Amino acid sequence: MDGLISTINSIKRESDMGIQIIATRPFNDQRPGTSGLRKKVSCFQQPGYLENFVQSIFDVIGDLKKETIVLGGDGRYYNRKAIQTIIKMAAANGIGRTMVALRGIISTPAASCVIRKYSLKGGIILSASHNPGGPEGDFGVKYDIENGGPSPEQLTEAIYRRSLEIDRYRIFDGPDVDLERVSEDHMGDMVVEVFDPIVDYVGLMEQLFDFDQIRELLSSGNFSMVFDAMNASTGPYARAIFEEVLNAPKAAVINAVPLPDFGGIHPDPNLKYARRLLEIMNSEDAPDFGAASDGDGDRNMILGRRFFVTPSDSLAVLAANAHLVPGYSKGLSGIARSMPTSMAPDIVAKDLGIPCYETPTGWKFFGNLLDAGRITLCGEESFGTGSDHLREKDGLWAVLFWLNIMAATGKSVQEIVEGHWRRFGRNFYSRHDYEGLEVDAANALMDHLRESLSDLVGRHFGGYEVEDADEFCYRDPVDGSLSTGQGIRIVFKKKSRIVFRLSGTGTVGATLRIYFERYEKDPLIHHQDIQKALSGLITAAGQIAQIRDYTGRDAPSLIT
Ligand code: VG1
Ligand code: CO
Repeated sequence: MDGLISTINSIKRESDMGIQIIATRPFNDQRPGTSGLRKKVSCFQQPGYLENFVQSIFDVIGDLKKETIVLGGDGRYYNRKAIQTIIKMAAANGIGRTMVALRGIISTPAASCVIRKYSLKGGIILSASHNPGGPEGDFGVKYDIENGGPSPEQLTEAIYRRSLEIDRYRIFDGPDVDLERVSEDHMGDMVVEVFDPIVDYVGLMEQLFDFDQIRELLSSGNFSMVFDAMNASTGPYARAIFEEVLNAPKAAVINAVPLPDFGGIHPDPNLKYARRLLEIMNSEDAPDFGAASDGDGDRNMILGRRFFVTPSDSLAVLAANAHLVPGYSKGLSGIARSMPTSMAPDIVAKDLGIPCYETPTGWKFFGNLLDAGRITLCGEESFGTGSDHLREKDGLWAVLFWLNIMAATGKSVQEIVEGHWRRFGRNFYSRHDYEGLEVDAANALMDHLRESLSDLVGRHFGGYEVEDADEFCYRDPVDGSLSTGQGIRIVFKKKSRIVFRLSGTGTVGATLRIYFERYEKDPLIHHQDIQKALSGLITAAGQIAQIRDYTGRDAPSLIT
């Protein structure tokens, strides 16, 4: 009885302070995927959906009193509404200070930068990254921890478990915060600071790269570049860095204004969706350098004049040339790549005499290696590259890295990459996606593959002999944790590989990703068309996985 009375009294006290405790019922679908919880906007608009997930985060991360978090998103539809809700929930959950990004927009790497620079408790980033935006598009929420990186699996699982039993959330009954200007105010006991994240991010880039050398290149009159921000979060950062600080001509940044629907663009920097940039880079008078970033600014695509750089190659090139860049001139401690990423970086690591780690897909698996100082650079085939400067991948960082190498060597993108192939050999690489599959069909295909693994060794497909076949599982060398079921690998003789896995970021049906790789030392073969060079492996994948039988599809919906 006494307990009940004291609970009632404390609820009364809180409600006098403006804190409301709202009863809610769990949703059963809030398990975060490869990078946070991603769903259709309409799903997040259900009453309590966002609130339940955010409350689950707050419940799990522990004592928040006097702690500071950062809050912002990639600017997509529902961003502002969600930010206002989360500020009020933060105030009602006893957080000391919330740093909210100006206009609610922060790129994922800039959030990581702020968490690290100001030693914050963490950050809530509202992003569905490269997924389409607008009212019909996707929305997402992820929590980054104090090292500035994505929550590790144990934490996302704890948040998910909490979401299954949640029965109330806390929210402050106060006015919306003005996100249009920098300010500092109180909401209940919490300080709400609206701040501009661009300055800190630009400052960090200045420490890593030779801005004088890059400025000389960009203002020399002999060099032209274009950066496509895809109407997403990187526009203002790119303008500040390239146009204001590095003196690139005004037209260097296109699609520079963040829009809630990304202006109808699918903000995924690849050969299908970065259409405007590809038109420019394939034209007769193409600039020397082209690049694009995704919705939340952590991905990058690098292009030369009529020349595409495969992301796996990009990581290998950055590693091989890191000594030219001030922030990395002391050498690299190691490299890591996600398992499906090509083995081009491994070859460079071997040459440099440093370790190369193979991790599951998703940036969260790099965090421990970076924190322990075991690696300096890391990357994924999915247009993601980064280093120990942050704990997220970083699109503009990769672009600046390339510009720094070009400024230091005077070479074009194509010259740099072809020189790299001549020295290390070429890893022909491509990914085929089968999007929007029926979930049951995709699972059945993977189950069948899993069951057939032991029978594959020694058999021939598409002219290749299977040497090894397994399902990848990863033992984190730093904390010993085990992650199972991370993709099926089929290794062939002649240094070739196929990897199969299901995407963990989509919101409709299932996406099957198939990754192809073939190593070729002979420079005479390096100029072959990628799909042709991989055709034997593509045939092999069709036979081994019986793709047509399981999916009813004759061809992938996306080739990168
Ligand atoms: C994809 C990529 C993966 C990347 C993830 C998040 O995941 O393959 O490499 O880390 O997106 O990137 P999946 O599970 O769909 O294959 V981002 O730019 O969305 O934060
Ligand atoms: Co992204």
